Amino acid sequence: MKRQSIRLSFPFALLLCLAPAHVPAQHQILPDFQADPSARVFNGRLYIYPSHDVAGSKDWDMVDWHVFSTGDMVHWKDHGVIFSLKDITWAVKHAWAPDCIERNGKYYFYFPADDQIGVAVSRSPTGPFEDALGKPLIARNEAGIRSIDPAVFIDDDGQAYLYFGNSSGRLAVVKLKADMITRDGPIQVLDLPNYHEGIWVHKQNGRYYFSYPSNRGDMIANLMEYSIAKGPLGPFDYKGVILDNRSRNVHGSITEFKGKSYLFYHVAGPSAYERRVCVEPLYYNPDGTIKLIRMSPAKK
Ligand code: FUB
Repeated sequence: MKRQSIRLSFPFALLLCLAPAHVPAQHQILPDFQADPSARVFNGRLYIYPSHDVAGSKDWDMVDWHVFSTGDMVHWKDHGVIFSLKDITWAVKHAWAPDCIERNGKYYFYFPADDQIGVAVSRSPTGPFEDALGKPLIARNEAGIRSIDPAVFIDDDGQAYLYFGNSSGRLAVVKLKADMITRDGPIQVLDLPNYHEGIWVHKQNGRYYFSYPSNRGDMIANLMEYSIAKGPLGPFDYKGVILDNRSRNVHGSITEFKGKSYLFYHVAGPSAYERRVCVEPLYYNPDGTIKLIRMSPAKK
Protein backbone atom coordinates (compact mmCIF):
# COMPACT_ATOMS: atom_id res chain seq x y z
CA MET A 1 0.00 0.00 0.00
CA LYS A 2 1.35 3.39 -1.04
CA ARG A 3 2.31 5.67 1.84
CA GLN A 4 1.27 9.30 1.72
CA SER A 5 2.37 12.48 3.42
CA ILE A 6 -0.38 15.04 3.90
CA ARG A 7 0.46 18.69 4.28
CA LEU A 8 -2.16 21.18 5.35
CA SER A 9 -2.45 24.43 3.43
CA PHE A 10 -0.69 27.46 4.92
CA PRO A 11 -3.89 29.19 6.16
CA PHE A 12 -4.99 26.05 8.07
CA ALA A 13 -1.52 25.57 9.53
CA LEU A 14 -1.46 29.21 10.60
CA LEU A 15 -4.91 28.96 12.15
CA LEU A 16 -3.81 25.98 14.22
CA CYS A 17 -0.98 28.08 15.65
CA LEU A 18 -3.29 30.96 16.57
CA ALA A 19 -5.73 31.08 19.46
CA PRO A 20 -7.47 27.66 19.37
CA ALA A 21 -10.91 29.28 19.70
CA HIS A 22 -10.44 30.58 16.15
CA VAL A 23 -9.80 27.19 14.54
CA PRO A 24 -12.54 26.56 11.97
CA ALA A 25 -15.21 24.35 13.50
CA GLN A 26 -15.07 21.65 10.87
CA HIS A 27 -11.54 20.82 10.02
CA GLN A 28 -10.66 17.70 8.02
CA ILE A 29 -7.23 16.28 8.89
CA LEU A 30 -7.05 12.89 7.13
CA PRO A 31 -7.53 12.13 3.44
CA ASP A 32 -10.89 10.81 2.16
CA PHE A 33 -12.39 8.46 3.36
CA GLN A 34 -11.65 7.56 6.97
CA ALA A 35 -13.98 7.37 10.00
CA ASP A 36 -14.28 6.42 13.68
CA PRO A 37 -10.93 7.97 14.70
CA SER A 38 -9.26 6.62 17.86
CA ALA A 39 -6.40 8.98 18.69
CA ARG A 40 -3.49 7.81 20.85
CA VAL A 41 -0.16 9.32 21.87
CA PHE A 42 2.84 6.99 21.81
CA ASN A 43 6.37 8.26 22.44
CA GLY A 44 5.47 11.91 21.84
CA ARG A 45 3.71 11.28 18.52
CA LEU A 46 -0.04 11.24 17.93
CA TYR A 47 -1.52 8.27 16.04
CA ILE A 48 -5.04 7.97 14.65
CA TYR A 49 -6.52 4.50 14.17
CA PRO A 50 -9.62 4.99 12.00
CA SER A 51 -11.98 2.80 10.02
CA HIS A 52 -11.22 2.89 6.31
CA ASP A 53 -14.36 3.60 4.29
CA VAL A 54 -14.62 2.29 0.73
CA ALA A 55 -15.10 5.08 -1.84
CA GLY A 56 -18.34 4.67 -3.77
CA SER A 57 -19.68 1.99 -1.43
CA LYS A 58 -23.34 1.72 -0.49
CA ASP A 59 -22.58 -0.05 2.79
CA TRP A 60 -20.03 0.01 5.61
CA ASP A 61 -18.29 -2.90 3.91
CA MET A 62 -14.74 -1.96 4.91
CA VAL A 63 -11.93 -4.52 4.68
CA ASP A 64 -8.79 -3.03 6.23
CA TRP A 65 -7.34 -0.42 8.58
CA HIS A 66 -4.67 2.27 8.10
CA VAL A 67 -2.91 4.28 10.79
CA PHE A 68 -1.94 7.95 10.47
CA SER A 69 0.48 9.89 12.65
CA THR A 70 1.64 13.42 13.32
CA GLY A 71 4.20 15.21 15.45
CA ASP A 72 2.63 18.66 15.13
CA MET A 73 -1.09 18.35 14.23
CA VAL A 74 -0.23 19.86 10.84
CA HIS A 75 1.71 17.23 8.90
CA TRP A 76 0.09 13.79 8.78
CA LYS A 77 1.68 10.56 7.58
CA ASP A 78 -0.34 7.65 6.23
CA HIS A 79 1.50 4.49 7.32
CA GLY A 80 -0.63 2.38 4.98
CA VAL A 81 -2.57 -0.79 5.77
CA ILE A 82 -1.63 -2.11 9.21
CA PHE A 83 -4.20 -4.90 9.43
CA SER A 84 -6.82 -6.43 7.19
CA LEU A 85 -9.60 -9.01 7.14
CA LYS A 86 -7.13 -11.11 5.14
CA ASP A 87 -5.08 -11.41 8.36
CA ILE A 88 -7.83 -13.28 10.23
CA THR A 89 -9.62 -16.56 9.63
CA TRP A 90 -12.85 -15.96 11.53
CA ALA A 91 -14.57 -13.06 9.69
CA VAL A 92 -14.81 -11.81 6.13
CA LYS A 93 -16.70 -8.52 6.40
CA HIS A 94 -17.24 -5.26 8.31
CA ALA A 95 -13.79 -4.09 9.38
CA TRP A 96 -15.15 -1.35 11.61
CA ALA A 97 -14.09 1.08 14.35
CA PRO A 98 -10.80 0.00 16.04
CA ASP A 99 -8.66 1.16 18.94
CA CYS A 100 -5.04 0.61 19.94
CA ILE A 101 -3.04 0.81 23.17
CA GLU A 102 0.54 0.23 24.28
CA ARG A 103 1.63 -1.92 27.21
CA ASN A 104 5.15 -3.05 28.07
CA GLY A 105 6.49 -2.20 24.63
CA LYS A 106 3.76 -4.02 22.70
CA TYR A 107 0.84 -2.46 20.83
CA TYR A 108 -2.60 -4.05 21.05
CA PHE A 109 -5.04 -3.36 18.23
CA TYR A 110 -8.69 -4.10 19.08
CA PHE A 111 -10.90 -4.41 16.04
CA PRO A 112 -14.48 -5.40 15.21
CA ALA A 113 -15.04 -7.76 12.28
CA ASP A 114 -18.52 -8.95 11.42
CA ASP A 115 -19.88 -8.06 14.88
CA GLN A 116 -17.11 -9.87 16.76
CA ILE A 117 -14.10 -8.24 18.42
CA GLY A 118 -10.54 -9.45 17.98
CA VAL A 119 -7.13 -8.32 19.18
CA ALA A 120 -3.91 -8.11 17.18
CA VAL A 121 -0.44 -7.37 18.49
CA SER A 122 2.70 -5.67 17.19
CA ARG A 123 6.04 -4.36 18.43
CA SER A 124 5.31 -1.07 16.60
CA PRO A 125 2.30 1.33 16.61
CA THR A 126 2.35 1.14 12.82
CA GLY A 127 2.38 -2.64 12.64
CA PRO A 128 2.47 -5.07 11.07
CA PHE A 129 -0.07 -6.53 13.50
CA GLU A 130 -0.81 -10.23 13.94
CA ASP A 131 -4.03 -11.78 15.19
CA ALA A 132 -3.14 -12.66 18.81
CA LEU A 133 -5.79 -15.32 19.43
CA GLY A 134 -6.80 -16.77 16.07
CA LYS A 135 -10.41 -16.32 17.24
CA PRO A 136 -12.54 -13.46 18.59
CA LEU A 137 -11.88 -12.05 22.04
CA ILE A 138 -15.58 -11.09 22.21
CA ALA A 139 -18.10 -13.25 20.38
CA ARG A 140 -21.10 -12.06 18.40
CA ASN A 141 -23.89 -10.64 20.56
CA GLU A 142 -22.30 -11.59 23.88
CA ALA A 143 -24.25 -10.19 26.84
CA GLY A 144 -27.06 -9.32 24.42
CA ILE A 145 -25.11 -6.38 23.02
CA ARG A 146 -23.82 -5.94 19.50
CA SER A 147 -20.07 -6.64 19.62
CA ILE A 148 -18.65 -3.60 17.83
CA ASP A 149 -16.76 -0.37 18.62
CA PRO A 150 -14.08 -1.52 21.11
CA ALA A 151 -12.32 1.12 23.21
CA VAL A 152 -9.59 0.23 25.66
CA PHE A 153 -8.59 2.05 28.84
CA ILE A 154 -5.84 1.31 31.37
CA ASP A 155 -6.43 2.91 34.76
CA ASP A 156 -3.68 4.35 36.96
CA ASP A 157 -3.66 1.14 39.04
CA GLY A 158 -2.79 -0.87 35.90
CA GLN A 159 -6.21 -2.51 35.45
CA ALA A 160 -7.24 -2.61 31.79
CA TYR A 161 -10.85 -2.36 30.62
CA LEU A 162 -12.26 -3.17 27.20
CA TYR A 163 -15.49 -1.29 26.54
CA PHE A 164 -17.66 -2.04 23.53
CA GLY A 165 -21.14 -2.26 22.11
CA ASN A 166 -23.95 -0.80 20.14
CA SER A 167 -27.06 -0.76 22.28
CA SER A 168 -29.66 1.66 23.49
CA GLY A 169 -28.39 3.01 26.80
CA ARG A 170 -26.26 -0.05 27.69
CA LEU A 171 -22.49 -0.27 27.51
CA ALA A 172 -20.54 -3.55 27.76
CA VAL A 173 -17.19 -3.77 29.55
CA VAL A 174 -14.82 -6.57 30.44
CA LYS A 175 -11.59 -6.37 32.42
CA LEU A 176 -8.42 -7.57 30.70
CA LYS A 177 -5.46 -9.31 32.26
CA ALA A 178 -2.05 -7.63 32.04
CA ASP A 179 -1.28 -9.58 28.84
CA MET A 180 -4.09 -7.48 27.22
CA ILE A 181 -5.41 -10.47 25.26
CA THR A 182 -7.12 -12.47 28.04
CA ARG A 183 -10.43 -11.59 29.66
CA ASP A 184 -10.36 -11.16 33.43
CA GLY A 185 -13.88 -11.88 34.69
CA PRO A 186 -17.33 -11.64 33.15
CA ILE A 187 -18.69 -9.03 30.79
CA GLN A 188 -20.59 -6.38 32.72
CA VAL A 189 -23.40 -4.30 31.25
CA LEU A 190 -23.56 -0.71 32.48
CA ASP A 191 -26.49 1.69 32.15
CA LEU A 192 -25.09 4.74 30.37
CA PRO A 193 -27.52 7.60 29.69
CA ASN A 194 -28.32 8.10 25.99
CA TYR A 195 -25.54 5.74 24.88
CA HIS A 196 -25.77 4.43 21.34
CA GLU A 197 -22.31 3.29 20.15
CA GLY A 198 -18.69 4.42 19.67
CA ILE A 199 -17.66 4.62 23.33
CA TRP A 200 -14.48 6.50 24.26
CA VAL A 201 -13.11 6.60 27.83
CA HIS A 202 -10.47 8.99 29.10
CA LYS A 203 -9.42 10.25 32.51
CA GLN A 204 -8.73 13.89 33.34
CA ASN A 205 -8.06 15.32 36.80
CA GLY A 206 -9.35 12.17 38.49
CA ARG A 207 -12.63 12.16 36.53
CA TYR A 208 -13.59 9.36 34.14
CA TYR A 209 -15.15 10.73 30.96
CA PHE A 210 -17.37 8.52 28.82
CA SER A 211 -18.09 10.13 25.44
CA TYR A 212 -20.26 8.59 22.74
CA PRO A 213 -22.65 9.13 19.85
CA SER A 214 -26.05 9.19 21.53
CA ASN A 215 -29.36 7.65 20.63
CA ARG A 216 -30.95 11.08 20.41
CA GLY A 217 -30.97 13.65 17.64
CA ASP A 218 -32.76 14.19 14.37
CA MET A 219 -30.39 12.05 12.30
CA ILE A 220 -28.52 8.79 12.96
CA ALA A 221 -26.11 8.91 15.91
CA ASN A 222 -25.46 12.57 15.17
CA LEU A 223 -25.06 13.89 18.70
CA MET A 224 -21.81 13.39 20.62
CA GLU A 225 -22.70 13.33 24.32
CA TYR A 226 -20.90 12.46 27.54
CA SER A 227 -21.16 11.37 31.12
CA ILE A 228 -18.66 11.62 33.97
CA ALA A 229 -18.02 8.89 36.54
CA LYS A 230 -15.92 8.58 39.67
CA GLY A 231 -14.67 5.16 38.56
CA PRO A 232 -14.20 3.09 35.39
CA LEU A 233 -17.48 1.21 35.94
CA GLY A 234 -19.71 4.17 36.78
CA PRO A 235 -22.21 5.14 38.08
CA PHE A 236 -22.61 7.86 35.48
CA ASP A 237 -23.47 11.50 35.82
CA TYR A 238 -24.90 12.54 32.45
CA LYS A 239 -23.52 15.91 31.33
CA GLY A 240 -24.95 16.60 27.86
CA VAL A 241 -23.77 17.31 24.35
CA ILE A 242 -20.10 17.88 23.42
CA LEU A 243 -20.43 18.56 19.70
CA ASP A 244 -23.24 20.48 18.10
CA ASN A 245 -23.09 18.27 15.03
CA ARG A 246 -25.00 18.63 11.78
CA SER A 247 -23.70 15.47 10.17
CA ARG A 248 -25.70 12.29 9.78
CA ASN A 249 -23.26 10.18 11.75
CA VAL A 250 -20.50 10.94 14.25
CA HIS A 251 -17.99 8.91 16.28
CA GLY A 252 -14.72 10.01 17.85
CA SER A 253 -12.17 10.26 20.62
CA ILE A 254 -10.84 12.84 23.08
CA THR A 255 -7.07 12.97 23.49
CA GLU A 256 -4.52 15.37 24.93
CA PHE A 257 -1.43 16.09 22.84
CA LYS A 258 1.34 18.53 23.71
CA GLY A 259 -0.73 20.19 26.44
CA LYS A 260 -3.94 20.70 24.42
CA SER A 261 -7.10 18.62 24.35
CA TYR A 262 -8.80 17.69 21.09
CA LEU A 263 -11.94 16.04 19.88
CA PHE A 264 -11.25 13.83 16.85
CA TYR A 265 -14.41 12.80 15.04
CA HIS A 266 -15.88 12.03 11.66
CA VAL A 267 -18.63 13.57 9.61
CA ALA A 268 -20.48 12.08 6.67
CA GLY A 269 -18.86 13.01 3.35
CA PRO A 270 -20.56 12.55 -0.03
CA SER A 271 -22.50 9.73 1.63
CA ALA A 272 -22.86 8.16 5.08
CA TYR A 273 -20.48 5.44 3.84
CA GLU A 274 -17.76 7.87 2.77
CA ARG A 275 -16.75 9.78 5.89
CA ARG A 276 -14.12 12.32 6.81
CA VAL A 277 -12.03 12.70 9.95
CA CYS A 278 -11.93 16.15 11.55
CA VAL A 279 -10.55 17.70 14.72
CA GLU A 280 -11.58 20.49 17.06
CA PRO A 281 -9.88 21.90 20.15
CA LEU A 282 -11.70 20.92 23.33
CA TYR A 283 -11.88 22.91 26.55
CA TYR A 284 -12.96 22.08 30.07
CA ASN A 285 -14.83 24.34 32.46
CA PRO A 286 -13.42 24.69 36.00
CA ASP A 287 -16.01 22.16 37.25
CA GLY A 288 -14.75 19.53 34.77
CA THR A 289 -17.60 19.80 32.28
CA ILE A 290 -16.72 20.13 28.60
CA LYS A 291 -17.44 23.35 26.74
CA LEU A 292 -19.83 22.79 23.83
CA ILE A 293 -18.05 22.65 20.46
CA ARG A 294 -20.01 24.24 17.66
CA MET A 295 -19.40 22.75 14.23
CA SER A 296 -20.00 24.43 10.92
CA PRO A 297 -22.00 22.66 8.17
CA ALA A 298 -20.42 19.62 6.56
CA LYS A 299 -18.32 20.06 3.42
CA LYS A 300 -20.26 19.06 0.29
O1 FUB B 1 -17.76 2.49 10.91
C1 FUB B 1 -18.80 1.56 11.04
C2 FUB B 1 -19.75 1.94 12.14
O2 FUB B 1 -20.31 3.23 11.89
C3 FUB B 1 -19.11 2.09 13.50
O3 FUB B 1 -18.88 0.86 14.11
C4 FUB B 1 -20.13 2.91 14.18
O4 FUB B 1 -19.68 3.47 15.38
C5 FUB B 1 -20.46 3.93 13.13
O5 FUB B 1 -19.55 5.00 13.14
